[in-house]
Amino acid sequence: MLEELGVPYDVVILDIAAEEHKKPEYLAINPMGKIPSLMHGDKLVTESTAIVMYLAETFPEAGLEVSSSAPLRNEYLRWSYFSPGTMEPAIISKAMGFDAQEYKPFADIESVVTTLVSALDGHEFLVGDTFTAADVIIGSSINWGLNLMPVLPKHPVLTQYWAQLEQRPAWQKVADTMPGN
Ligand SMILES: N[C@@H](CCC(=O)N[C@@H](CS)C(=O)NCC(=O)O)C(=O)O
Repeated sequence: MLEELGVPYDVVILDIAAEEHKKPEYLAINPMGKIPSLMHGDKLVTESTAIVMYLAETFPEAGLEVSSSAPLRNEYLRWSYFSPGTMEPAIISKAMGFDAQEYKPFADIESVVTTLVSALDGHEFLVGDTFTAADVIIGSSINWGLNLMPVLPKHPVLTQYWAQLEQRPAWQKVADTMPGN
Protein backbone atom coordinates (compact mmCIF):
# COMPACT_ATOMS: atom_id res chain seq x y z
CA MET A 1 0.00 0.00 0.00
CA LEU A 2 2.83 2.39 0.88
CA GLU A 3 4.50 1.65 -2.46
CA GLU A 4 1.21 2.20 -4.28
CA LEU A 5 0.98 5.61 -2.60
CA GLY A 6 4.59 6.44 -3.44
CA VAL A 7 5.24 7.90 0.01
CA PRO A 8 8.48 7.44 1.97
CA TYR A 9 8.42 4.97 4.85
CA ASP A 10 10.67 2.93 7.12
CA VAL A 11 10.08 -0.73 7.85
CA VAL A 12 10.90 -2.29 11.22
CA ILE A 13 11.01 -6.07 10.93
CA LEU A 14 10.18 -8.08 14.07
CA ASP A 15 11.32 -11.67 14.44
CA ILE A 16 8.16 -13.64 15.24
CA ALA A 17 10.15 -16.82 15.95
CA ALA A 18 12.11 -14.88 18.58
CA GLU A 19 8.78 -13.50 19.94
CA GLU A 20 9.93 -9.92 19.45
CA HIS A 21 6.27 -9.00 18.91
CA LYS A 22 5.45 -10.08 22.48
CA LYS A 23 8.14 -7.96 24.15
CA PRO A 24 7.08 -4.94 26.26
CA GLU A 25 8.45 -2.42 23.73
CA TYR A 26 6.13 -3.74 21.04
CA LEU A 27 3.17 -4.46 23.35
CA ALA A 28 3.31 -0.76 24.24
CA ILE A 29 2.58 -0.09 20.55
CA ASN A 30 0.09 -2.91 19.95
CA PRO A 31 -1.18 -4.60 23.13
CA MET A 32 -2.46 -7.45 20.92
CA GLY A 33 1.15 -8.31 20.09
CA LYS A 34 0.15 -8.53 16.44
CA ILE A 35 1.87 -7.35 13.30
CA PRO A 36 1.56 -4.99 11.46
CA SER A 37 1.33 -1.62 13.17
CA LEU A 38 1.66 1.75 11.45
CA MET A 39 3.07 4.90 13.04
CA HIS A 40 2.35 8.08 11.08
CA GLY A 41 3.58 11.10 12.99
CA ASP A 42 1.88 10.77 16.37
CA LYS A 43 -0.86 8.52 14.97
CA LEU A 44 -0.77 4.79 15.63
CA VAL A 45 -2.92 2.47 13.53
CA THR A 46 -3.23 -1.29 13.97
CA GLU A 47 -5.29 -3.90 12.05
CA SER A 48 -4.20 -4.37 8.43
CA THR A 49 -7.47 -3.23 6.89
CA ALA A 50 -7.61 -0.12 9.07
CA ILE A 51 -4.01 0.65 8.10
CA VAL A 52 -4.75 0.43 4.37
CA MET A 53 -7.94 2.48 4.68
CA TYR A 54 -6.20 5.08 6.88
CA LEU A 55 -3.44 5.46 4.29
CA ALA A 56 -5.89 5.73 1.39
CA GLU A 57 -7.76 8.48 3.23
CA THR A 58 -4.61 10.28 4.43
CA PHE A 59 -3.04 10.43 0.95
CA PRO A 60 -6.11 11.11 -1.23
CA GLU A 61 -3.95 12.44 -4.08
CA ALA A 62 -3.03 8.81 -4.88
CA GLY A 63 -6.68 8.17 -5.77
CA LEU A 64 -6.95 4.85 -3.92
CA GLU A 65 -9.82 5.88 -1.67
CA VAL A 66 -13.43 5.91 -2.79
CA SER A 67 -14.59 8.96 -0.84
CA SER A 68 -17.73 9.12 1.28
CA SER A 69 -19.54 11.16 -1.38
CA ALA A 70 -18.58 8.91 -4.32
CA PRO A 71 -21.33 6.76 -5.89
CA LEU A 72 -19.46 3.48 -5.32
CA ARG A 73 -18.55 4.14 -1.66
CA ASN A 74 -20.88 1.30 -0.60
CA GLU A 75 -18.97 -1.18 -2.76
CA TYR A 76 -15.65 0.14 -1.48
CA LEU A 77 -16.68 -0.40 2.15
CA ARG A 78 -18.23 -3.76 1.40
CA TRP A 79 -15.11 -5.21 -0.22
CA SER A 80 -12.66 -3.66 2.21
CA TYR A 81 -14.40 -5.26 5.20
CA PHE A 82 -15.12 -8.52 3.37
CA SER A 83 -11.49 -9.49 3.82
CA PRO A 84 -11.01 -9.31 7.62
CA GLY A 85 -14.67 -9.95 8.45
CA THR A 86 -15.50 -12.86 6.19
CA MET A 87 -12.75 -14.04 3.88
CA GLU A 88 -9.83 -14.45 6.30
CA PRO A 89 -11.90 -16.33 8.93
CA ALA A 90 -13.09 -18.65 6.13
CA ILE A 91 -9.52 -19.26 4.95
CA ILE A 92 -8.32 -19.96 8.49
CA SER A 93 -11.24 -22.27 9.30
CA LYS A 94 -10.58 -24.24 6.14
CA ALA A 95 -6.83 -24.43 6.85
CA MET A 96 -7.45 -25.55 10.45
CA GLY A 97 -10.08 -28.09 9.43
CA PHE A 98 -12.94 -26.39 11.34
CA ASP A 99 -16.43 -26.85 10.03
CA ALA A 100 -17.29 -23.22 9.22
CA GLN A 101 -21.02 -24.08 9.29
CA GLU A 102 -20.71 -24.85 12.99
CA TYR A 103 -19.43 -21.36 13.80
CA LYS A 104 -22.40 -19.33 12.68
CA PRO A 105 -20.68 -15.96 12.28
CA PHE A 106 -18.18 -17.66 9.97
CA ALA A 107 -18.74 -18.26 6.27
CA ASP A 108 -17.63 -21.33 4.36
CA ILE A 109 -14.92 -20.99 1.77
CA GLU A 110 -17.13 -22.10 -1.12
CA SER A 111 -19.56 -19.18 -0.54
CA VAL A 112 -16.62 -16.78 -0.27
CA VAL A 113 -15.21 -18.00 -3.60
CA THR A 114 -18.60 -17.84 -5.35
CA THR A 115 -19.10 -14.27 -4.09
CA LEU A 116 -15.64 -13.12 -5.13
CA VAL A 117 -15.86 -14.79 -8.54
CA SER A 118 -19.23 -13.20 -9.29
CA ALA A 119 -17.80 -9.77 -8.40
CA LEU A 120 -14.57 -10.20 -10.37
CA ASP A 121 -15.68 -12.17 -13.42
CA GLY A 122 -15.26 -9.81 -16.39
CA HIS A 123 -13.87 -7.05 -14.16
CA GLU A 124 -10.30 -6.00 -13.64
CA PHE A 125 -10.97 -4.45 -10.22
CA LEU A 126 -13.51 -4.76 -7.42
CA VAL A 127 -14.92 -1.24 -7.34
CA GLY A 128 -15.76 0.29 -10.72
CA ASP A 129 -12.99 0.13 -13.26
CA THR A 130 -10.12 1.55 -11.21
CA PHE A 131 -7.65 0.11 -8.75
CA THR A 132 -8.53 1.09 -5.17
CA ALA A 133 -7.46 0.28 -1.63
CA ALA A 134 -10.11 -2.46 -1.65
CA ASP A 135 -7.98 -4.27 -4.27
CA VAL A 136 -4.94 -3.94 -1.99
CA ILE A 137 -6.91 -5.53 0.86
CA ILE A 138 -8.68 -8.30 -1.07
CA GLY A 139 -5.71 -8.88 -3.40
CA SER A 140 -3.50 -9.48 -0.40
CA SER A 141 -5.97 -11.97 1.07
CA ILE A 142 -6.30 -13.75 -2.27
CA ASN A 143 -2.53 -14.06 -2.52
CA TRP A 144 -2.52 -15.39 1.04
CA GLY A 145 -5.29 -17.93 0.32
CA LEU A 146 -3.84 -19.05 -3.01
CA ASN A 147 -0.15 -19.13 -2.20
CA LEU A 148 0.70 -18.85 1.50
CA MET A 149 -2.11 -20.76 3.19
CA PRO A 150 -3.26 -22.46 -0.01
CA VAL A 151 -6.84 -23.46 0.68
CA LEU A 152 -8.54 -21.23 -1.91
CA PRO A 153 -9.36 -23.21 -5.06
CA LYS A 154 -7.32 -22.04 -8.05
CA HIS A 155 -10.38 -20.69 -9.81
CA PRO A 156 -9.27 -18.94 -13.05
CA VAL A 157 -11.03 -15.70 -12.09
CA LEU A 158 -9.08 -15.53 -8.82
CA THR A 159 -5.74 -16.57 -10.30
CA GLN A 160 -6.14 -14.07 -13.15
CA TYR A 161 -7.03 -11.27 -10.71
CA TRP A 162 -3.94 -11.98 -8.61
CA ALA A 163 -1.75 -12.42 -11.74
CA GLN A 164 -2.52 -8.88 -12.87
CA LEU A 165 -2.14 -7.41 -9.37
CA GLU A 166 1.25 -9.00 -8.86
CA GLN A 167 2.50 -7.31 -12.04
CA ARG A 168 1.92 -3.89 -10.52
CA PRO A 169 5.19 -1.98 -10.05
CA ALA A 170 4.47 -1.45 -6.34
CA TRP A 171 4.21 -5.20 -5.71
CA GLN A 172 7.18 -6.00 -7.93
CA LYS A 173 9.30 -3.59 -5.91
CA VAL A 174 8.60 -5.33 -2.59
CA ALA A 175 7.63 -8.88 -3.60
CA ASP A 176 11.01 -10.33 -2.62
CA THR A 177 10.54 -9.10 0.93
CA MET A 178 7.07 -10.62 1.33
CA PRO A 179 6.49 -13.90 3.21
CA GLY A 180 6.21 -16.88 0.89
CA ASN A 181 7.96 -15.23 -2.05
N1 LIG B 1 -6.33 -8.79 12.60
C1 LIG B 1 -4.92 -8.52 12.56
C2 LIG B 1 -4.20 -9.85 12.46
C3 LIG B 1 -2.72 -9.65 12.55
C4 LIG B 1 -1.97 -10.95 12.69
O1 LIG B 1 -2.49 -11.97 13.16
N2 LIG B 1 -0.70 -10.90 12.28
C5 LIG B 1 0.16 -12.05 12.38
C6 LIG B 1 1.25 -11.95 11.33
S1 LIG B 1 0.59 -11.87 9.72
C7 LIG B 1 0.85 -12.07 13.73
O2 LIG B 1 1.09 -11.02 14.30
N3 LIG B 1 1.16 -13.26 14.19
C8 LIG B 1 1.95 -13.44 15.36
C9 LIG B 1 1.15 -13.89 16.55
O3 LIG B 1 -0.08 -13.88 16.52
O4 LIG B 1 1.79 -14.26 17.54
C10 LIG B 1 -4.56 -7.64 11.36
O5 LIG B 1 -5.25 -7.71 10.34
O6 LIG B 1 -3.62 -6.84 11.43
